[in-house]
Amino acid sequence: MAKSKSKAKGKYRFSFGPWNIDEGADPFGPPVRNPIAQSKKIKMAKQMGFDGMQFHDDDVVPDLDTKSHAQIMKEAKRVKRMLDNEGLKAEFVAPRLWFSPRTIDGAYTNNKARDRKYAIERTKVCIDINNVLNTSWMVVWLAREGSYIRESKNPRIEVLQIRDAFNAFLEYDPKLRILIEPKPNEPVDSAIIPTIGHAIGLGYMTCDPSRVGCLVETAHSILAGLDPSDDMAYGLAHDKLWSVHLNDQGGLKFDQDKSFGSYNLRRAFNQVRVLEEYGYGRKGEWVGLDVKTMRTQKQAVSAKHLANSRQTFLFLLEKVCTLDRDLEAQLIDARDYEELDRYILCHLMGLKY
Ligand code: GLO
Ligand code: MG
Repeated sequence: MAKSKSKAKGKYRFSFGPWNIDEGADPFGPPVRNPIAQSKKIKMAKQMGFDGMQFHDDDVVPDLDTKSHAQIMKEAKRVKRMLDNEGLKAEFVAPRLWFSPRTIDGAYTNNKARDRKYAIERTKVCIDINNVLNTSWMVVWLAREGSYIRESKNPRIEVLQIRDAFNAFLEYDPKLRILIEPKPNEPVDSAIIPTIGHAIGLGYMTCDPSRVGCLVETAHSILAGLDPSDDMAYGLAHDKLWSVHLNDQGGLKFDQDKSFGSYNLRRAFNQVRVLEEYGYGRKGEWVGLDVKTMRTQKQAVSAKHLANSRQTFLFLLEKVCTLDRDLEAQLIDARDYEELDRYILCHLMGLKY
């Protein structure tokens, strides 16, 4: 667990997923780097000071749909051993519900009952994998739950379908916790659960709201035109921010997953600030980095974005912990927010105030 030099209230454990070290393919061009084996990625995580890994179900067991349940459990145990050998934990396993031909038109909200059934059964297998990896936290990014044209689905029914699917999972495993990761668009044109407010509201509709929380991703908030630190604060006010996907995003473009703080340092500072002021991590919440390296990056240095993002977080944590709180209180009391603005900028730039 990383410690700040100054006394931090939060407890910060860092994680990322195997998909965060990739081969650089994009919709306009092929891979530009060679794949790195899972076992190597796990070792790299340890070397870079990470405490755990995040997974999709088929990161743990490739080609999941073609294997027997016994085989899936056997392969999951192998990954658990790899993690144990490095002293790493699995933060969560997420069902990858956007790749199969059966989820082209959505998973739990697919218009075909047999395809919805596939998505529910696949998620139950994901829950079993979670159990083998000794985590009860399942992140659900509702990638294709939404539409390209509104008339193709009934949006009210979609919400209820997701609720019913979640109820089935909560009943399937009494220890399970679901973390909803909202995103407003991409791959679908408009997602049915686009923001953290929607995610939290949906959680309250389930049979056990105490086991449904959320994960805020920086880029997803920005794509929704919202401020990520406010979204995190909203989740924290409900005690429902159970994970984060920190990264950065240059406005309304494609989902960039840039290194944390690389576009807007002050926005990153404020994300660390709301987490630290809450005492994030004391209930076991993780700091996940959902970052992607630039396509231009060469093979041997294709994980720098992860180490850099973690370091930027710790640097900003130091900035949060060394803020002059008396001065801040005086400026707030005097309602001199221009001066507060100047003080924050000086503090971030390391200038004498
Ligand atoms: C995509 C999402 C994706 C999820 C991951 C875990 O935009 O951020 O990377 O975080 O699939 O559920
Ligand atoms: Mg994410």
